[in-house]
Amino acid sequence: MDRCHLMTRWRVVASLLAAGGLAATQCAAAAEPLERPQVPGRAAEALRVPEWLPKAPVPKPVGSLVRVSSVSELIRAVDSVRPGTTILLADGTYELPAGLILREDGLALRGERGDRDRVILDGSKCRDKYIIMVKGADDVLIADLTIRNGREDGIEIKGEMDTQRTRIYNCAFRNLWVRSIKGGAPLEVRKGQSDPSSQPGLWKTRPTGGSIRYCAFLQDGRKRLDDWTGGDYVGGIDLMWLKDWVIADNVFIGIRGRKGDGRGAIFVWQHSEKVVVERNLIVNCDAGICFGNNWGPSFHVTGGIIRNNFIVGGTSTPLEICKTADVLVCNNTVWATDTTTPTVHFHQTMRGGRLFNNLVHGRMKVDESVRQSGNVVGDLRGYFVGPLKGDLHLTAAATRALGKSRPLAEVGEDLDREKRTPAPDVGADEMGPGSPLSAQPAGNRVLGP
Ligand SMILES: [Ca+2]
Ligand SMILES: [Ca+2]
Repeated sequence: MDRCHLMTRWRVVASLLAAGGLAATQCAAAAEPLERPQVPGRAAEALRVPEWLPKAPVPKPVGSLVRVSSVSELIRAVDSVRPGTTILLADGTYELPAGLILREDGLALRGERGDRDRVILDGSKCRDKYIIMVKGADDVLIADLTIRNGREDGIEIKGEMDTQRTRIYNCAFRNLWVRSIKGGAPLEVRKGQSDPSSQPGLWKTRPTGGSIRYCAFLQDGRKRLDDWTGGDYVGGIDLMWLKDWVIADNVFIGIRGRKGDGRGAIFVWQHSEKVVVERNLIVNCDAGICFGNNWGPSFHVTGGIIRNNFIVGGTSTPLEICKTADVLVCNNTVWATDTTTPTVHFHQTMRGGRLFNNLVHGRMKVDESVRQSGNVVGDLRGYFVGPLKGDLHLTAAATRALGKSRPLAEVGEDLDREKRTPAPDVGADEMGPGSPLSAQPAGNRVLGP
């Protein structure tokens, strides 16, 4: 990269830093060339959340309320509150010296005004590997705040300690350099030494009924810090051993490793069951949605659904389903920017894989045992409003997609929550009058922060 280009890139990074990004030395990686293709375009565009994404409704706080406006008040409140308390954080930046551990059932940690951009938990000086840990507490809610600048994890959910129904809602995660949200499992589960019939007690404690919704996961550049993979050990959500979880309505932008082999924006694995991943927007991340992978136990996900997501892929696989049973992947729209790896990779399937009505600019590699129907795959240039900005809403030129699929009982709506018609469109978008985007011309959309 020539010096001039490098300086331009650096100015972009510097402007982002002025807006509250990471320490300058760590972000310099954004100026380095990429080994494999990424979504073209300026970093400043890629780092903004589209205005058309649904905004989170703001429910009223419940239980007894404790208001805090300083780091010391926050630490004291977290360490001393009773179960069922809502801690409301006043606007401001909270530089945490150590991670916050949430131990009480029913505890809520929320930005007071519902504006996540004004309440910032900053981990730059945090001595722990996490900024927040949910440790065995049930029914915890973390909402309406930003978690940023963590050396490793943003929120760690101790799945091995009977942590139930965690909700993470309308939060922004920025520059968490291992995982924004990480969940664990008991060692015997991770080693594949446990099954429900031999240890029913253990399996009753798995993390059940949690949700992550309306959150933004943003990274100001490729990972700079070192790790055991040489800088690629970074991802968005990495959860295991789940049951009945929902990951929906989130946006992921620019989660990338140093060499283009970062981990999934959404990665669910290790004996998870009935996880629904829907209406998420993933742009310019190395890997997109991954149910399972080649590592770990022989079995990763049973009975989940991946539907109505937009994925503009980076350098690795935008959509991977590996070592699963009875997983349905339907009505996703995927735009690959690199076809050296499959755009959709559905492999090592145990049983019951289904792949229906997906719209894929790229190529697919799918086990023969997986049932397929209604997928449209290939060169789909012209089909979408603005693919490089993550806008995969359909244009009138999407002739092979518009009205070309059969209805699925599992897909009543589209990514915009518009109702599907009797002859639905292929992919995540149903082109309808209620679509917030379809009316807008390509290339004009400025992605607001
Ligand atoms: Ca518990
Ligand atoms: Ca629509």
